[in-house]
Amino acid sequence: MHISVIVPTYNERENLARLATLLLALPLEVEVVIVDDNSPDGTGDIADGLAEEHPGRVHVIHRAGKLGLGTAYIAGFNYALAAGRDLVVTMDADFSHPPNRIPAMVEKIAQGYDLVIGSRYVPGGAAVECTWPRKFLSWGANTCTRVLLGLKAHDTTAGFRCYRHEVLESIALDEIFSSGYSFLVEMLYKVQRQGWRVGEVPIVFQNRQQGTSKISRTEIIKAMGTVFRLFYAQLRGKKI
Ligand SMILES: Nc1nc2c(ncn2[C@@H]2O[C@H](COP(=O)(O)OP(=O)(O)OP(=O)(O)O)[C@@H](O)[C@H]2O)c(=O)[nH]1
Ligand SMILES: [Mg+2]
Repeated sequence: MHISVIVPTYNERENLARLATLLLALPLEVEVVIVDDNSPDGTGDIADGLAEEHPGRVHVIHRAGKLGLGTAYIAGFNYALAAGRDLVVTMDADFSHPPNRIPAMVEKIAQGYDLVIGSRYVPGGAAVECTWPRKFLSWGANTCTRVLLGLKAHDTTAGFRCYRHEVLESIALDEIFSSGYSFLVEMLYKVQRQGWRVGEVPIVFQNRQQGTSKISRTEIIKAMGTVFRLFYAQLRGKKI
């Protein structure tokens, strides 16, 4: 199995090299795909250094500016699909998503699942050192998406995912409306509607230790807009 691990970065200089080292040491055929949005802190240069150090195992996509998390995933997906990878993993650069859970996610795919989520909200999963407002936000987003959109997964906003390439190929990525964080909800909605089998493996989500958060109030409002847009389209029976 050839796996691309897509890591979108915006100002992650404290985290990226350490994360890449752990990913490359996994007992899997992993290629790290870094999608950097011209980070002012020089993360893009660190990424280029890693690509030079690990030829063929680290690929860097540079974009001109901060274009959003959703479009960063799409850039990574398009690259991985064109390169003929079997599986595509997405994860944050800030160590919230433990790299050592990737083998369990791949194992679950091998059991017949099409998309596997690294989940905080299944038995054995947890979110540690997260602030109460952050926990509340996550709980609210998960409850809304499950109730309004009928999503069956327990961690619907998680960015730690492993997709079979067929799943990504089945979705018109250029028709995805969300450019930011709510991309994750929209994508899961589409995957579930297409009837793909979605599984979850427990992870212990660690709050960001280094660097600063990129999630803004505007992103939260946009994410609420995405949920209501999808809910409304569903009510009207529109295929989305
Ligand atoms: N390329 C790119 N990466 C982004 C963008 N926004 C966020 N990221 C990256 O996406 C991942 C998730 O962002 P985070 O800031 O950790 O978001 P979060 O996990 O919701 O918030 P905190 O953990 O509290 O910081 C990180 O690896 C970021 O560097 C973006 O616009 N472009
Ligand atoms: Mg984070």
